[in-house]
Amino acid sequence: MKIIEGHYEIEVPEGVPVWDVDPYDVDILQDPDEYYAELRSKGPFVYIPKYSILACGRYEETKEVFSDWERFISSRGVGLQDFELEEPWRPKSIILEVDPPEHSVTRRVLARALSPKATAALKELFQETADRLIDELLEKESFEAVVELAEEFPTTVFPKAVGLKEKNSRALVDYGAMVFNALGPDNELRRNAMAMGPTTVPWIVEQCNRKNLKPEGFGATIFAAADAGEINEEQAEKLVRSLLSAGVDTTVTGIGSALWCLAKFPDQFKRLKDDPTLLRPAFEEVLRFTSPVHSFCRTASGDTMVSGTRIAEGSKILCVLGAANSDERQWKEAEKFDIGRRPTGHLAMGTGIHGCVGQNLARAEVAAVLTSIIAKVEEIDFAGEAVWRPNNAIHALDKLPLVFKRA
Ligand code: OVM
Repeated sequence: MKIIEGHYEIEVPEGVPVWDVDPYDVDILQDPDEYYAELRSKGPFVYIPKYSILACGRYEETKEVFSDWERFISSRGVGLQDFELEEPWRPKSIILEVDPPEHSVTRRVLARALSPKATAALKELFQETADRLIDELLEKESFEAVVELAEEFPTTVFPKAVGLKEKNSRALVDYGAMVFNALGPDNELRRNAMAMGPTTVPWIVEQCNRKNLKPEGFGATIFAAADAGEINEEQAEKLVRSLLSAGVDTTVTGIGSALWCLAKFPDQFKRLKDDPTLLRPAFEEVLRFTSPVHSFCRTASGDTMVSGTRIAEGSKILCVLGAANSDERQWKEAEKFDIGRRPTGHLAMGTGIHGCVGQNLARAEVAAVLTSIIAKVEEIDFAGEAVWRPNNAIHALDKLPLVFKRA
């Protein structure tokens, strides 16, 4: 059998439209809305010959595939590569790229480390950091919000929350770019990201060691689970690596996209300032509207059926979360950014047993930044053109020049 992008070529299931598109084309990654709409319009699934994968973008099927961990597994990788056929670029994640029962143990440990109680304890650190940053930005005529706020905030608070002893924001951001681009095909984006390996990976691996972690923080909670015999030392190191893999680029993107939405829709910013109880619903709408993680794959564990489509064992299914989050079958006026919508059930943080384990933390970080902004900033304006940064799994800003006018 022929291998394409690290998995076996599959046959086109009966009745499934063949769509000659490259979902990893730079233009689509930067501006995906038309691609999302076309994907949904073609049916519950399409077959994409370039990569020999199925893709889904309607809400119902995307949710079904994403939440059924028995039929659509993660242990063969959540990118295009099938880990049963090829070695992944790094040892497998023991939470993202495993199924139950292994997953249940590691998930429990990380859920404890990132519990609502653990994140609530960081509230003051988050608020003080956000207030200081926003005060500094108010002094400037304009600023580059991706670097000076969206990256600056998480790379300041997250290493402290984990308990890292060394600061290296560049390595954290670059490692995130590697991890997420690695989920796509062997394209230029992936190759460029992988080229950062030698300057990035050794530092990341080193920080996961117990001796490089403070006695307090998420890292310490993970190693306490090793001391209790729940996991071993090597697993503890891998779970710290998961924090460093998934905790930076995602929150950087969430903050950047929130700023972009508020700058683009000033009426919604005003509404938020007038009613701060909308702060959390506003961020959920940012997530639905921008889908920071635009797509993840699953692999069919056996022959199965979804909405009348036959799916063969070993098929890679690209779940286009961004398309599901803008599906008009699910969302009224889906193309509208409405902070009062309360978009329960959006898939931006996944769903089911693999749903984002850091979501309390992510929401707490963004809440601190937005709380500070609505108190201190009267108006957010663009100071230049916003540019999106193509990434095989993340829909993030590359440049966001902004002006804050003082309240
Ligand atoms: C990990 C991990 C978890 C979630 C997302 C992610 C692809 C990585 O465990 O390393 O990014």
